[in-house]
Amino acid sequence: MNLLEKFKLGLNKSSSSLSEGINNIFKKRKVDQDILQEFEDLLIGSDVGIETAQNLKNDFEKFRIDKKIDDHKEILKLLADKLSLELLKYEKNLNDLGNNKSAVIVVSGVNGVGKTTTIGKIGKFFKDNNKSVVFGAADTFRAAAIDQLELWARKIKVDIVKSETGSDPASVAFKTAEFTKKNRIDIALIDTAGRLQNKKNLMEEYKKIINVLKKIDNDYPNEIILVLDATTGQNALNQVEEFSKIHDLTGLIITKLDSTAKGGIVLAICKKYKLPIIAVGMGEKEDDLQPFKADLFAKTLLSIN
Ligand SMILES: Nc1nc2c(ncn2[C@@H]2O[C@H](COP(=O)(O)OP(=O)(O)O)[C@@H](O)[C@H]2O)c(=O)[nH]1
Ligand SMILES: [Mg+2]
Repeated sequence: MNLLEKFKLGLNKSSSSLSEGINNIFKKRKVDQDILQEFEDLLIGSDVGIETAQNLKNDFEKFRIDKKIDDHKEILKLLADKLSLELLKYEKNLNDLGNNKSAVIVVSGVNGVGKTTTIGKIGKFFKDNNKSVVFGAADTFRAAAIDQLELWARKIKVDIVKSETGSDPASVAFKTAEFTKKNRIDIALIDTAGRLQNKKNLMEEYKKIINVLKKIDNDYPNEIILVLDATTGQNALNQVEEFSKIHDLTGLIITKLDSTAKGGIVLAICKKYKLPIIAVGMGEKEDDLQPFKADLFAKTLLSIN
């Protein structure tokens, strides 16, 4: 199975109830206002956002009435084309993360969204592409967090820079960047804690990490990625808001699209924050990270084969 097939399979799982829903509504009878309302409700339920859901419904009507297209499948296809065009500018190639020499990437996000797992997967991706990788265990808050990253490092055979539990995350970030420069490592991925219990502390912690990295190279960090869990729905939007206040984000990774029918959140996030999507998480395993493909995403969301 190639990457695109895997993407589609994962996303199909994610949007299966949405596509099923779409198929079911249009199977019922000839399209009327009630059916279109059901279509809109279904889209709202998938977290695309109310405005987008309304736009899609209105576009559906335009194609049906103005262009006199009868076949709902044909209309859905036109909607998917339009959506895909809108989303195209948010595609970001995972490969580009390693474009800078000795790139340092900070991976941020609240607890449990999948930061550590995603770092493991990105590491695997670059390792497979013959790049050297180092992990920085700057989530020093819990011992288990360091162990988890170490397990990934061992699994995919990459270096890890770590310190004791409770030590200063910024100092681990600093050491990771130092190690990266000194050993001419291609790409460093720094794991962070992302506790939201104390917002002020969290912000200070991230700011400190970023400041110490700049002491090693003013271009550091080359990327600050925010990881979002698609299953949290609208809450993901608040997280983008909060983390953007700390530092300009360079891209997003959206995880757990394999276990939610709310894949529409991707659309809501793109439209509102205009941030590129670097990849999407489609499972817990090392190869379950897929590039974000606008056309496939739009088609799958609207149940086009
Ligand atoms: N189904 C699914 N689970 C995921 C995905 N990414 C991460 N997880 C799981 O989510 C949980 C939290 O992940 P973790 O990487 O520890 O999150 P962190 O606290 O942000 O570092 C773990 O059980 C992961 O296996 C994904 O794309 N799909
Ligand atoms: Mg973690």
